[in-house]
Amino acid sequence: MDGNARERLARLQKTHAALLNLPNAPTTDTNGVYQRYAHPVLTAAHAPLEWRYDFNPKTNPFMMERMGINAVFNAGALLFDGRYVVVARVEGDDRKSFFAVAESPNGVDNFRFWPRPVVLPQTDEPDTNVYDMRLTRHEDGWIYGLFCTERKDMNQPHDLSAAVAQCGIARTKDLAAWERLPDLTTRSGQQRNVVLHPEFVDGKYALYTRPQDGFISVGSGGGIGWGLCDDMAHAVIETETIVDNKVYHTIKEVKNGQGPAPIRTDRGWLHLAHGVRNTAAGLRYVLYLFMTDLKRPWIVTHAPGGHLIAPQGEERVGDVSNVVFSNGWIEDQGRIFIYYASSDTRLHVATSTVAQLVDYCLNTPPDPLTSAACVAQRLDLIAKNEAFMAR
Ligand code: M1P
Repeated sequence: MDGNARERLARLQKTHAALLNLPNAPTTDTNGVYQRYAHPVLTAAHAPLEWRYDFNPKTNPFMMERMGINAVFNAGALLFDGRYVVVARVEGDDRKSFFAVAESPNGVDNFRFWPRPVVLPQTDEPDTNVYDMRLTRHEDGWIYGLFCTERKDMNQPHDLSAAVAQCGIARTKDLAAWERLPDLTTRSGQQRNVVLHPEFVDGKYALYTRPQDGFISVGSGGGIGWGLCDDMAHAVIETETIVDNKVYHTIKEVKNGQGPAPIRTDRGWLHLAHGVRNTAAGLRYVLYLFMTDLKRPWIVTHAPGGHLIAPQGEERVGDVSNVVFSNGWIEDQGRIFIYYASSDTRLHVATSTVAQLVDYCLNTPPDPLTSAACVAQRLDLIAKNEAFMAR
């Protein structure tokens, strides 16, 4: 059996290396706004074999996978020492998520996990589950990772799915050693999708929040909120105001949430967010863009109607189907790499440029909220095209 185990390990290593070295290529189609790629950039199969297998044939004679990885998805992202780095949500077969750093030389393929997952220090109240880290390189010199920490709701001891989501905070200089700070305090019952703005505003740290009453349902809360705090080492937001609300019969009717930290452009802050609506088949998550004022990032200046990215083809299917979600993007000399996950299962990249995404925001009409008004918008476009072609 010893020989068989060694042979099987050799085969596993070969297959794994082939996957990691697989070149990625743009798909043939593009809508001119962004470019999808043929392959996901990270999947469960990209996780190092050392994390999953006991390599010793004496203790693992069948070379079985001992600790499987179920999914690799929602990743924070950062350009770090010239490399494209993501901090992915890695979920074991045991349903617990943890963070792991992976890097690529070009942002679209050859992603490799660092040898060990992130060791996240605990607060006095240990996390049951952590996920969806947003990375912000703040002008104070730290790289902050804000993430969701989930714990059992002790007020409902008999409901085993009753949980509380809050914003956990950690910071680092090198993505290897992390300092854990106390969780964010707000006046809302629960929080998810909290993101740190990269610059001070009025001398304070500024955060995008997502107040919610329940764990899944935002209830009477919701919308992308905005709040200021004096100190990230004891982050307290006294007042939250809603920047971008949920709206009836739109892509964000049920809830929405800020994606990664916004990107500064000449025309304002560029924001990526997710919007959720309900369907007979369950919740549908799509990504959308909007822009806010450079000096007052809590004021929306441009809100193109509809989604930027919706799940397509195989992206539609996974552990939580019909979902695209993004908490990481990288801007590198005008190019933008959007890291988006599909159906809580795998991570993809789509590329664009600041110029394209700003043009999209400035020139895509807002959602006019009724069918008749949508027809009027299209008639206007058709009339302009007819006039242009008749010249
Ligand atoms: O399952 C879809 C997403 O659901 C949550 O996002 P939100 O709080 O906006 O509903 C998160 O758990 C996210 O990780 C997940 O991808």
